[in-house]
Amino acid sequence: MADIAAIAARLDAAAREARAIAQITGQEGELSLADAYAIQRAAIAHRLARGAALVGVKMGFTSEAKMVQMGLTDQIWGRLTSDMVVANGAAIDRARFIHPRVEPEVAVRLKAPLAGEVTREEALAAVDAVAAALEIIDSRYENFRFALGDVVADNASSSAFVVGPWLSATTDVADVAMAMRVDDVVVETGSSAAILGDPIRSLVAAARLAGAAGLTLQPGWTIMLGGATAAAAIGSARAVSLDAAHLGRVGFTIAGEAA
Ligand code: OOG
Ligand code: MG
Repeated sequence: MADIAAIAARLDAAAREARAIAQITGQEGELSLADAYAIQRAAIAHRLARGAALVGVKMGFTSEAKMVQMGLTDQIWGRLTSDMVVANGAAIDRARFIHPRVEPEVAVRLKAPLAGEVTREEALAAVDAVAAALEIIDSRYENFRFALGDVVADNASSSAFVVGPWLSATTDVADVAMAMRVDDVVVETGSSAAILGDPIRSLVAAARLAGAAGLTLQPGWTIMLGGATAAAAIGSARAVSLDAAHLGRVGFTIAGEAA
């Protein structure tokens, strides 16, 4: 049995200090999924105790491109907290991150609670608004390498997220062309259709997976539905943007240097 409290404290410190740690599996044996999610919850509890609020949930490995890039095929989820929010167009401080990568995503904001087994129609009925979004992932493990248990414990690598202009819930998100730029170079292109064939399916999965862990998705929460393409390293870049057809544009700049 993993020492859940000790590993959670180590992951919380790694995120806070932007310092990579050795992966858990291998070193301390395997991590069951149940233990991994318990560690995630305990690590985020440290952040909540410092005053952050839970503001949503993120899905991971909902596209083939992401599964291939990281070599994992199970859908996972993580928690979004208020200290991860970056306003559209704002600057992030590079020193906050270890080896950040960015992904083009679709986000929804909820207006009603969602949990457990829901249909696509029920999921859509709970959506208040939709947007293009960018997720900054920053694995707390050395070399961005992990097994399934590690990444689940590490809050699915999530580090920050930026949401574009919120649009009506009736806006179609099923097949939105996306072009992501890092310092004005197009690094990834794709379609939101890569997210489980339809990003709303990822919302259905979020309700089921979070629900199974006893968590109800709440009105006002943002749900990040997963990367449509592989993630791109931010490196020493100064700007990232995503053009997502009728969903519009979302981006951020990067200030400072890696710590
Ligand atoms: C895990 C997070 C995956 C996504 O959108 O698929 C993810 C990782 O790749 O480090 O956020
Ligand atoms: Mg992601």
